[in-house]
Amino acid sequence: MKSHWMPVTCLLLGSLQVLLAYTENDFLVNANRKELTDSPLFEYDNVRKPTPTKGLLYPRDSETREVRSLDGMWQLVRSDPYDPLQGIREKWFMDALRKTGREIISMPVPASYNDITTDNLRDHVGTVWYERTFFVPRSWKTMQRTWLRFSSVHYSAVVWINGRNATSHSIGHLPFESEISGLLSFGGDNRITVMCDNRLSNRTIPQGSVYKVATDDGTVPIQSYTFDFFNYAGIHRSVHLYTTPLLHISDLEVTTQLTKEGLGRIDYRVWLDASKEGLQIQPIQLRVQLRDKDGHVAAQQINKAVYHGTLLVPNATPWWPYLMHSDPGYLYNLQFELFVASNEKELESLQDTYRLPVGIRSLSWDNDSLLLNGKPLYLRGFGRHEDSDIRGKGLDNALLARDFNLLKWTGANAYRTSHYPYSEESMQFADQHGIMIIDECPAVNIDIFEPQLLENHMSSLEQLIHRDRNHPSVVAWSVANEPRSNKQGALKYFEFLVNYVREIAHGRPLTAAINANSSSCHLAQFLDIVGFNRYNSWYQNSGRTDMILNLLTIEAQSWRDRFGKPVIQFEYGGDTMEGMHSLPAFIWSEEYQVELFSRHFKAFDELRGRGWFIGEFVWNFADFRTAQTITRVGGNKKGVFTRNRQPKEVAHILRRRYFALAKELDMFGLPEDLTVYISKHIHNEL
Ligand code: BDP
Repeated sequence: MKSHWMPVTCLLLGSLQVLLAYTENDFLVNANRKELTDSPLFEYDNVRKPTPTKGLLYPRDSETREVRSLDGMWQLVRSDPYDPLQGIREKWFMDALRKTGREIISMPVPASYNDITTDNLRDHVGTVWYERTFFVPRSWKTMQRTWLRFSSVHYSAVVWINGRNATSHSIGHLPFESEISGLLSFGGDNRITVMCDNRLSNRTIPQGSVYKVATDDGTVPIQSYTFDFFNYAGIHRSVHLYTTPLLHISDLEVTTQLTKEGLGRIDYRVWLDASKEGLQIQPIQLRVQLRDKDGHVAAQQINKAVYHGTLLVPNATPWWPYLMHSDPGYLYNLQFELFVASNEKELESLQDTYRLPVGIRSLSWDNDSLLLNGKPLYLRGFGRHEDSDIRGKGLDNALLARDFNLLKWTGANAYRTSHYPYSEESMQFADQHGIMIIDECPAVNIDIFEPQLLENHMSSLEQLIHRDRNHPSVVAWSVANEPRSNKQGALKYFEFLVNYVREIAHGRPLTAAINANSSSCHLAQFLDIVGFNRYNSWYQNSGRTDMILNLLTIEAQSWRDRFGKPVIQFEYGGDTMEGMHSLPAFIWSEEYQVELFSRHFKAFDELRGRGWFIGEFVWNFADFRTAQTITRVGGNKKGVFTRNRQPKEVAHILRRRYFALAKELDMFGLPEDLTVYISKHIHNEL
C-alpha cells in the first residue's frame, strides 16, 4: 500500500458550502412537517457517497508534537433569532465581537451554552458567536505546522482565525480540524471566532424544523424536533491547537485478531501528510513498535517505503471486557516512528512519533451470536445520554469518571451511545475499562427519507467510523435509532445506506435500535444484529406489569423468525420520580420501576435459553433533560440513576442481576456488598 500524500486542502470551499446551507429557505420550508411526511419515493442512484475524512488523530504530545488546549472561558454573542446571518453580512469575524456593540456573555468551553445564563439563551434558535484570543510561541513558526481541532460543535460551525476563514463543519458530536499555520501571528496574539448554528432541518442529522409562531411579543422562530432529548448546542468538547512536523503521520488504521493459541495479530496502515516544504523531505523508514504496559517491546517491524504491515505477537495479552477477565481492558501502546534522510549523508533522523493505544482482540458474529475472542457475548448495559446539570452536553471529566464508576458498580459490560457519537475521551475510557460500545451515529427518529438526508446520514457514519475504528471497545455500529422504518420510503433508503456502511465497517457488525414492528420494518433485513426498543407496561399497557413476559417473548421471537439474526433489546423502562413510593406499585413510583425491570429480567432469561438473544439494555442510565412537554417532569425520568448520578431503588436490583449474569456466564465472584445481612435464617443471596 502506498503512502497517501495529501496537499493542504482548500479551506474556503468547505466553508462556502456550509454558508450556502444557511439560506432562510432551507429552514422555513420545514415549517409544515406534516405536509412533508408524505414525500414521494426517491431513487438513490445519483446519491454521492461522502468524501472520506482524513487525519483527525486524537491530539497527543510526543517528542515531535506539542498540544495546547484552547478550553477555558470564551466570549459569546448571540445573533438576532430573526436574522441569524447578520454576523456574516456584517463580517463580525473581522474584529473583536465587542465591537458589534452586542451583549458579551462569558461562556465556558467545553459546555452547552443553554443552561449557563439565567435568561432565554436556553431556547435560542439560530446562531451564536464565540471568540477568544490565544498566544502562539515564535518557535512554532518554523519547521512545523499548526493545526486547530474541534472535538465537537453542535450543530454546525464556521471558524475564522484573525478574521480569515479557517474551516467549517456540520453534524454535531464529531471532530473536525484544519491546518492554520498560514493564518497565525507567531509570537503574537491571535483571535479565533466561531459561528455556531443550532438549527435543524429536514436534511440535518438528526432532523428538526424551524417555524414561526405568533407570540404576545410578536412572531418568533421556534425549533421543533421529535427526538426525546434537549437539543443542546455550542462548543461541546475540547478545542486543541497542535503541531506536527512538515512531514507527519496524519492517520492510522489498525485491526487486530487473536488466535485460539494466543497469537495476536495487528494489521496497520499509516498515512503521511506533508506541507509544500515537507514534500522535499525524504522518508526513509517507518518503525512500528508494540509496547506492553511495562514498556517492553512485544513486537516490532521496520519498513522502508512501505506504510502498512502486520505485527505478530506471541502470547499476546488479549483485550477482554469488564467481568469477563481478571485484567479487563488491557491496552498496548503502538508506537509509530517516521525516520527521514538527514542533512548529513546516510544518517537518519526521527521526523515524527505518534503513539496509539491498541487492544488485541477478535470480533466475529454469525446468525446466532456475537463473539469476542471466540466467546459468545451477552451484553448487559444501558442506553445513555451525555447530559448533566448546567453543562448540558459539555464534556466533563468528573462526570465521565463518575459514570464509569457507576457502570462498573452495576456490573454492566456495555452501553449504546444513544443517540449520537460520545466524546473521544469516553471512548478511550471504555477501552481502558473494558466496557463494550454499540457506537451510534446521530440519526435519531429520521422520518422524511430523501437523497440529501441520505448523503448527510452516510457522512455521519463515515465520520463516526473513521473516528472510532481503532477502539477495541467498539463491538457494533448502530446506523439509526427509531427511524420510521415502517414507511415505504425507508426500504430503498436503508438498502443504500447499509450497503455503503458495509464497505467501511472495519470489522464490526451493523445494528440499529428499531421501534417499528417486525412485520412492517424495512430496515432489519439489512442488519447483522436486530435491535428493538419496546416499552411494555409503560407506553403500552401502562400500569400492567403482568403484561410483559408474554408480549416481550413473542415479539423477540417474531424478530428472530422473520430475520434469522441475533436479537437484542436496546430499550425498555419506565419513568420514575426519585423518592416517590407506592405499595402496591403505581406508575412513576420506585416500586413500579423495580417490578417492571424484574418482569423484564424473567423474559430475558426465557429468551436467553433460545440461543439467539444476545443482550439487554435498560433505558436509561440516568435521568436527562428533554424539550418541554407535558409528558416530561423536568426531563425524562427513566434513569436508573438520577441526573445527579445517585441510585434509585432499582439500581440495586439491576446490580444484582448484572453481577448474577457475570457469575453465571463468566464464573465471576460477587462483590461482598451485593447482599446485606438480614438474619441467620434468611440469606439475601443470589
Ligand atoms: C425511545 C427513544 C428514546 C426516548 C425513549 C422514551 O429511543 O430516545 O427517550 O423512547 O420515551 O423511543 O423514554
